[in-house]
Amino acid sequence: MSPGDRPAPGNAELARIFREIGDLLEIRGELVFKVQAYQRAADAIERAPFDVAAAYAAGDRRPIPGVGSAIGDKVVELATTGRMGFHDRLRAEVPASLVEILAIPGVGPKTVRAAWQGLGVETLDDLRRAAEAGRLRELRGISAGTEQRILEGIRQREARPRRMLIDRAQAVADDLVERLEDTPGVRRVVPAGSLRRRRETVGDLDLLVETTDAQAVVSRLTGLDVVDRVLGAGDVRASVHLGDGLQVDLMAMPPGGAGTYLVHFTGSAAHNVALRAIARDRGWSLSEKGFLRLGPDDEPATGADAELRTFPDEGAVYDFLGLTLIEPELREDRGEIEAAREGRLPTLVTRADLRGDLHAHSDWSDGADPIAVMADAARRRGHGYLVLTDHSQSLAVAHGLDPARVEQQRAVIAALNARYAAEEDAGSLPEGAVAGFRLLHGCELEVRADGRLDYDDELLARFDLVVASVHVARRQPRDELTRRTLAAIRSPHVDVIAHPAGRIIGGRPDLDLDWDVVFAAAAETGTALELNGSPPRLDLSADRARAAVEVGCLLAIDSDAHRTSELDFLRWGVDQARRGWVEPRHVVNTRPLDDLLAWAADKPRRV
Ligand code: DGT
Ligand code: CA
Ligand code: CA
Ligand code: ZN
Repeated sequence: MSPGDRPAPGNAELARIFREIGDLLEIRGELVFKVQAYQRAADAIERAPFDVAAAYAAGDRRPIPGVGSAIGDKVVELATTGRMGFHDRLRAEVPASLVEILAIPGVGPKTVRAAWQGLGVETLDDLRRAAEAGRLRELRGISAGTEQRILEGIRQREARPRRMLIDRAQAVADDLVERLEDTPGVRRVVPAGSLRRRRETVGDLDLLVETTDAQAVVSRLTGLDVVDRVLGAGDVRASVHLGDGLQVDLMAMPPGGAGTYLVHFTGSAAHNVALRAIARDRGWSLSEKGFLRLGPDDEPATGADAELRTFPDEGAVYDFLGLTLIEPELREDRGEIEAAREGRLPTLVTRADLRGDLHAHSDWSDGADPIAVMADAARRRGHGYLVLTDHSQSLAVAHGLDPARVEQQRAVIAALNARYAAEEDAGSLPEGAVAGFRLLHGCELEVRADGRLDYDDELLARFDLVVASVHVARRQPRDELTRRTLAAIRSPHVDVIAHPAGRIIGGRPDLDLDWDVVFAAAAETGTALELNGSPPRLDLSADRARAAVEVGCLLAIDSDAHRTSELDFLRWGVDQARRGWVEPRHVVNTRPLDDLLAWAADKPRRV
């Protein structure tokens, strides 16, 4: 991938980087106004109603309050090269662990600077020891109470499992692959482990490198500037810790013998255990290095009888075990091995199967981009349709639309569709677009606390498609929450239940629903359950998606985009659907526009 092909960082990512620059400057003791300049720019970029990096990289430097030419140049540098020299230099000057310490609640850059300069604190451990010994409170500006809160924050942080969301892990992996793949001797670099199985969170990265020169790639990795600690480095392996907290394990694979390495380091551990048992039954011992023939004592044969079988790719490994190739997403020992033996593995849905997206927002509610910009971005991605689903009236925090605004929005959408039709007639389609793209009028309909829907039936009937969700009164008892979700499912006008569990990974727990009842009602009424692709949501989870399609539910894989770049969130939804054994026929947005509209129009007859 050349730097020009990389997706521009979203506004949230840009804001995060500029905030970190502000923090790093403050830790270094820079003047307050300089620090504040970066924090102000971060705030403004986060709120900007357009994709800042994409616009700036394209030469469109629209003014943003607080973003002058120096910061604007840095945005362009990051968007076009994937790096920001100033940020990299600051990170190199300030110990990376100090940035980690900043993430602890109650610890700001002033505290970090004071502890670093005054007590030589550089790691979390140093900080804990200093706090336990009561030495932090001796520093200017730190009270005994603050010291106590810091200790509390450290304990909370250590109790929490440190797993990274899939999108961040993927970004780190993409970056490392790019930095490693031109090392002399390297044929390919494959991120394995939980990331390759597309788990929603990733504990550490496992990088497999097929190479003729293992030493070269080990030294390349351990010498990278993003590495803040080398945990171990050998002839064919290395483990390092990155500045942003992720651990990376690298394994070199011999050229031509990668098959068993890929299987072993992709896992899961449970899947591997099951494969090894099959190998044993067939007289072989399976490890990452290959299959060793077992002798009469059930131990690998030695001397003249020793035999090692290796394979260049995974297909050959599974074939040797009498199995068809099992996709990485299925390797969890949840029935995939039996299915592979019997040749009845599912044909998993792919991103290319999706013809459109049923859930996206514009700046009419809480999105960042105007309607036309969202629609244009979906069109250029080759979508056949996008359903605009701004929030309904009672969700005031998200600027929900009252019925009058809904009417206005319908007119805006009709005008856009007329323009698309005219362009098609004139034979002038934007790059990437397919003929027949239509922007559909939908809404994200609140299910109110009392179970009533947020618009009346007359208004609901006029939408092309309605997505309903529960955002308020999340702590009601199970009966109540289930009843509300069923009210939406049984409505003659609701087509999709958005993010059914309402979870935020690492943030908000699931709604307490009677899932069997929800799935049964959704299946009976042909109401689709969403697999929301936003990385902190991924809701339905893979397990629930699998349970749902097993009882005959339809799914919708949606982006829930709040800005154009987030239209790409479909990919994360597809990943989880695949982990849930979901096939194209289970997913309503694999259907062409006319079939989709017919399905939605048919809802009143199904309830
Ligand atoms: P993670 O990192 O917690 O998100 O999950 P994984 O699945 O990436 O686990 P990890 O990094 O510990 O190991 C990567 C793969 O390597 C794992 O899926 C299976 C394989 N593996 C590594 N160590 C062992 C082991 O001691 N026993 C077995 N059976 N497999 C192992
Ligand atoms: Ca791993
Ligand atoms: Ca690992
Ligand atoms: Zn939404």
